[in-house]
Amino acid sequence: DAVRGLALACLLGFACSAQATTPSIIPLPARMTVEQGGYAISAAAVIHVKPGDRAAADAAHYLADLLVRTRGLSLPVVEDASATSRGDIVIRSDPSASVSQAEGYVLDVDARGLDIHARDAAGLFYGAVSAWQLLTPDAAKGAVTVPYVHVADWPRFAWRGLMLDVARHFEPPAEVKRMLDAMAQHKLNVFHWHLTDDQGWRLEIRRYPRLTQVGAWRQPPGADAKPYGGYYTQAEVKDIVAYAAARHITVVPEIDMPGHAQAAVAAYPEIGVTGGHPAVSIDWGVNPYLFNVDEHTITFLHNVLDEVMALFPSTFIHVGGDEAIKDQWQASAAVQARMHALGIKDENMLQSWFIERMGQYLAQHGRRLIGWDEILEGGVPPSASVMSWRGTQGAIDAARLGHDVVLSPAPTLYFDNLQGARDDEPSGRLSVQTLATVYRFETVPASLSAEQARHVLGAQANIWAEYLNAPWQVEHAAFPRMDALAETVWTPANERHYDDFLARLPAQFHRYDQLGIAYADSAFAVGM
Ligand code: TNX
Repeated sequence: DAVRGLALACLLGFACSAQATTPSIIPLPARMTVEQGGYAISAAAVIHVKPGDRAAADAAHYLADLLVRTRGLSLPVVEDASATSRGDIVIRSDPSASVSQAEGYVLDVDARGLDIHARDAAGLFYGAVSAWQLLTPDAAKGAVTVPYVHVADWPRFAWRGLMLDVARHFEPPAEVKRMLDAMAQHKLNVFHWHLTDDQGWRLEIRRYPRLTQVGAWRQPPGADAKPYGGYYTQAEVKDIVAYAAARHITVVPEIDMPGHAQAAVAAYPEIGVTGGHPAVSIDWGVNPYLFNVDEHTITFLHNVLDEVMALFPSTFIHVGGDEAIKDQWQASAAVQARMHALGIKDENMLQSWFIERMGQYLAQHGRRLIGWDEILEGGVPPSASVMSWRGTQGAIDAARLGHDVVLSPAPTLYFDNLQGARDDEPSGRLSVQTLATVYRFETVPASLSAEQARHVLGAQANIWAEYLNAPWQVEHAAFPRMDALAETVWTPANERHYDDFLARLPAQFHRYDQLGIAYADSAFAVGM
């Protein structure tokens, strides 16, 4: 509680020069021991990398850039052959690093300086991020003394994700990049991009231009109202995917089907079920428009997936599957005849058949399908992995059947839910999901055996955007809960302590201030 008191004092703006005992690395490393003493990094310090060690140079430049932006320190990256001898900061690839886990690294600080080494490029990158946090313990600028510390670190889960809904409200490319940069600083590595929904289709598909010409724009009511919308050109997508890759983030695109299809049907009514010509939806909630199940529509969607696969190197491609109420399939004589011909008994099984047609297509191209847990309802499509949002049951069921799963249960990991109960909290979903709630989320459901738990790839938070109509609101929703999420998916479960986490947060807030991240302090108003 002394630690919590310190954190509170800092949060409330009192002087808090006393250092918390644990250096402020978030997420907390798997192993960290602090020793007496510290190494002074002056404004003239240097980051050393070996010539030809490309991964080390990339990590070094990311570190240097962060230090300029947050500490006003401008450290040159120097290639020198003797970079294995110490001095200031050394970053180096080392195939025999003592941490052998993927994405892991070792960071030692002693009288010789900071030494970061790792077996893979992601590990070097994450070592650099941790070094940045050690070098920014407070709001001061310039020279800084780093405590002697030995860090051996690796992630608990391979899927450490964030989903952003850009269909309900559009986020320009620059804002998407800001979010990717922040994700990298939290060692999150999967950006799930919800690109299509009833209210907007946001991805340029060259073969079907009306998807964005028509589907990216909705017409709000009112005589003077301008169409609302926006979309990403393929050039913009490539740029964003590269920006993410440079930060060791995989972009998993989502093309939502068979439901949440109204914007697509507005653009191409023939891929709908009724033949009707709806407008792009202006209402939130569950809309009835479904994709058809005839071969024309299946081929259309395969063609869309061709362009999606060309743009996104991700192994996993998300095909949605959520909230597809089956009324239109039920009411259509053609769909019923198709079901009969295929020997399919009900509409849930038809959905599984539909999803499996996509899963097989993706598999033929070396990719894997993932979808929301409703895809289990008609029998789990053999090729599918499952993202569980209606609680955790979908993940439990799928893991027991041997399918890989990702946890993102509502409301706990729904960052569009309010994070505080204060009067000035901006709009969001009504139940409050505090920082503490997110922090205490346990990714592996207790009812899974160790064998079944191996199918748990990780977890992600979802930012749905019905109520988040400006980038600052998305930021407000994301921070600081992203810190809690990061620790939930990275740090070993038995090392996670909320009070210790709170003590490391004030330094993080200084970093946010320097980076211009508009975090919510209302997260502390309840739930402590
Ligand atoms: C359900 S969660 C949805 C989204 C909404 C969200 C919040 C999920 C897979 N589908 O379409 O945005 O609730 O309202």
